Amino acid sequence: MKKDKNTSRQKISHWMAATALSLFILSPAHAQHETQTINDSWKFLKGECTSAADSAFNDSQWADIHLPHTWNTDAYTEKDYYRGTGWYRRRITLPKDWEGKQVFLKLDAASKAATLFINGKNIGEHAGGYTACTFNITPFLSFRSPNVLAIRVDNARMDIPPISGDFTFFGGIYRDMWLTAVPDQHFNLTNHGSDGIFISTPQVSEEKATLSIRGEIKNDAREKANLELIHSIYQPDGTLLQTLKKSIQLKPGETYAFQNAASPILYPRLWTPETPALYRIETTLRDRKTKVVLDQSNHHTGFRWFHFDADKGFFLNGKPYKLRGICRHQDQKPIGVALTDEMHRRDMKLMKEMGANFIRVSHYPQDDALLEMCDKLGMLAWEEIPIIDIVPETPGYGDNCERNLREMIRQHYNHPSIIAWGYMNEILLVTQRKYKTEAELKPAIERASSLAKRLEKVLKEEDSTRVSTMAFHGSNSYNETGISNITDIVGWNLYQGWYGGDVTGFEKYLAQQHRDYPTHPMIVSEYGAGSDRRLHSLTPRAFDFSIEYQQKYLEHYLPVLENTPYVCGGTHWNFIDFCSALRDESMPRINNKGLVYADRTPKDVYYYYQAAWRKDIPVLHIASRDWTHRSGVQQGDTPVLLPVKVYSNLPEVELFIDGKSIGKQQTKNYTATFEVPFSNKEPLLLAQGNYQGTMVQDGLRVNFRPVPARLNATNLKNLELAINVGSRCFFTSDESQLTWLPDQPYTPGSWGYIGGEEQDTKTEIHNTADGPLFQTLRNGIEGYRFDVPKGVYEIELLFTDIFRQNSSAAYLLGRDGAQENHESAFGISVNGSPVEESLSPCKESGYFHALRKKYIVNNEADSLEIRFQAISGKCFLNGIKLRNIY
Ligand code: GCB
Ligand code: CA
Repeated sequence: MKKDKNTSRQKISHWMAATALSLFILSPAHAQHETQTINDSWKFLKGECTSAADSAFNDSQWADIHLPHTWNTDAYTEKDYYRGTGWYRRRITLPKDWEGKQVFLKLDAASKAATLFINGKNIGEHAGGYTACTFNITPFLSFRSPNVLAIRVDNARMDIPPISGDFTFFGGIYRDMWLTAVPDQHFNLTNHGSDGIFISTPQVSEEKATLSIRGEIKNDAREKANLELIHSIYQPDGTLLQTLKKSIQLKPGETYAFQNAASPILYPRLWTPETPALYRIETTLRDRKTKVVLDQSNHHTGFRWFHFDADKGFFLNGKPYKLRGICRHQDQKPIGVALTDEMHRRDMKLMKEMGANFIRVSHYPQDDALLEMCDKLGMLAWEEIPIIDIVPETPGYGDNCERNLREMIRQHYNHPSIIAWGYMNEILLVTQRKYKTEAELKPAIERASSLAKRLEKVLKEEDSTRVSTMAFHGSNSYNETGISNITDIVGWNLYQGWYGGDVTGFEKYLAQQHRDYPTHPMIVSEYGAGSDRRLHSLTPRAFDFSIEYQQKYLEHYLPVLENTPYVCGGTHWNFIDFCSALRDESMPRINNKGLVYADRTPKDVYYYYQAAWRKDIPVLHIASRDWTHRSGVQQGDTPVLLPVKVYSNLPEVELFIDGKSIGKQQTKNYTATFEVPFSNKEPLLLAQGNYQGTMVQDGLRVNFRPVPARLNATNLKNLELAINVGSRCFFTSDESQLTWLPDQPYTPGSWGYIGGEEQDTKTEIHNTADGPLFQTLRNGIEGYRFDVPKGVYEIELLFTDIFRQNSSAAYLLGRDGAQENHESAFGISVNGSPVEESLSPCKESGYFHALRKKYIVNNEADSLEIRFQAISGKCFLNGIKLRNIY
């Protein structure tokens, strides 16, 4: 069972029960709340199989699986990942002593919808892939023979959110499944997937806090019950603070609602991200006469208060407090969303270590393990339901949204970490793209707006102690339509300098919003830029996916967030490189805006945040773990100057290469960048600085492969001269570790392109793992020339025809890949001898498919010149590689 979850109940061990028995000499009904997972021994079938609901159905041919499970690991390779039905079956033999008890089945998450059958009978359905549901299955159970549980799961439903969005809607039962047995008198365990106990802290100050506990008790017996309800409040150090006791009499079948207030707690220890002091509330239901425990629940609570101010930002416990946050998706390549609890906890620890104090649990409710860690580690949280891009007309959609919202709030209500509930993300984005005319657009906006108003009402009804929020894309339409007035605070997802414009557009946008809508407290609910470890640039540009551009972008955004008082904070998009099956770009199926890779290895830029946010530890990090394979063009024997960046919170940093100092630098914006002379094959970089009187160091060995600017018989010997034509990025292949250099124009005595212009695509390239190399090209290229001595050479040319109209996915804010259709064909010659009469890369390998051609040529001159002659369309070249054979 899951231990230590603050929503889980205590299992009373056997000896405890035995002691109780001997002490009180009870009735034979065993008095305890027992709960355990049923994650093992499942049978699974991907596909529809209606007869699988029957208990007699033979599932021996099905796959053996255990939970958590998803059927969508295909989403890492297929854009069109499986959306449909999957069936799960399992036999359950119940312990003898559960007979006469109430038995509950809880599904922590099945995406998107689950229909459950026990022994052939339909026991109910749950619509919503990110919240839990609980069923009382007692009437359907047998204690004489194994019970057959069959669950039909469906991730194709379009009446359940999400129906649109930049992430994969993984299908399956991907969180835990539980069985719980309680006596006839118990708390309301079927309250929207929660355990039916709700704790709030209506008033908190430094001097005094109040605490209220609310819930329901059920008597499922045919006799009346005399009970005792006891609340024990424990201090953060574990000592008992106070006990509340109530006597209750319940009629047969009665449900009783209680709301009890603790006596005020004086000088409470306040909960903050820095001091996450948790009080424990143990709520116990006992038989009044025998004192036997019937049901018990344990929750943590924390005392804190907060408010959002449109001018001054966020306040925690009365003090200004910047929300330093990240957004987090829940998958991990290659396993999808079927993560263990410890994987969720690892993510929380990584975020905390980075110095974050806030998380946007996006775009949907996540595992209880995550929220438990928010409470314990100290991370404020915004959690939301996945209503994204557009509100459809589909019948039932609004009802499902409303139920999912209630479920999220009730299931995670008790977490002191939660300060905001959200229910919509960029709801006008696809709406505006889909409906072009005013006549079509109006009702669609009206739908979004009225659903928002409905949900806002539900949210406040469920929980008036948190703020409501929505996240908008960077368009003023949310203000113009009045949608921005619905919630307490607004979130802006801003990508200036990524999907379009310049990074300075970011602060301009914020300033304008603040000026025009001065009463809206705001959070930057998203900002981010993609990055790919294989791509590096000395002149980074938006959308080149270089590590350097992501760094540059974030180094601009973070100081704005930190230094703009009216911005309550920001949540970086996204903590991880996550799965978005529809996405192409440099890493198809992956949105690579993460601060950590899919396997959670931190990117260098993680340490930029750590340097900015952690004051309590020294941070000194040579930001070159992402760029260990370096290359550069070398003039003669002079070392190649390449930048090496250090992220640090120390005032001053010194950098050494192979023991030689490059100098000292004051850090600015937590960075110091050194121009380092590289000549050795495996230089050792060392950074050094002083933190409060102690010397701190970071060392890193990198690889360096110089490429001579001028080629001669000697330096050509073992050289594989590879050039990423049409690009300003170095590209290092994951498969060969070979680095392809940024392109350069031909100059006499050296090598480079002649004519043409850079062009690129974000569309996935098939037939290769080196996509980015083929996504960039020189269009209209006339030639490529190497000034090299006589000899036999291998020339390899890389092509991919990217000139086909392709519709860009709607989520690519503002970018569209509209290009003209034309079929290019060209002739190629080397030193005047034709090697291709008419090469048409799109005919040879298909549009967006990689094509590589090698030619062995005998160079009898002192240069090699490749010439391209257009036959139709334009000539282009995506990459070139030269090797001297002899
Ligand atoms: C957004 C969306 C988010 C996307 C992100 C992106 O605005 O809210 O779901 O993943 O942009 O990376 O484009
Ligand atoms: Ca290229």
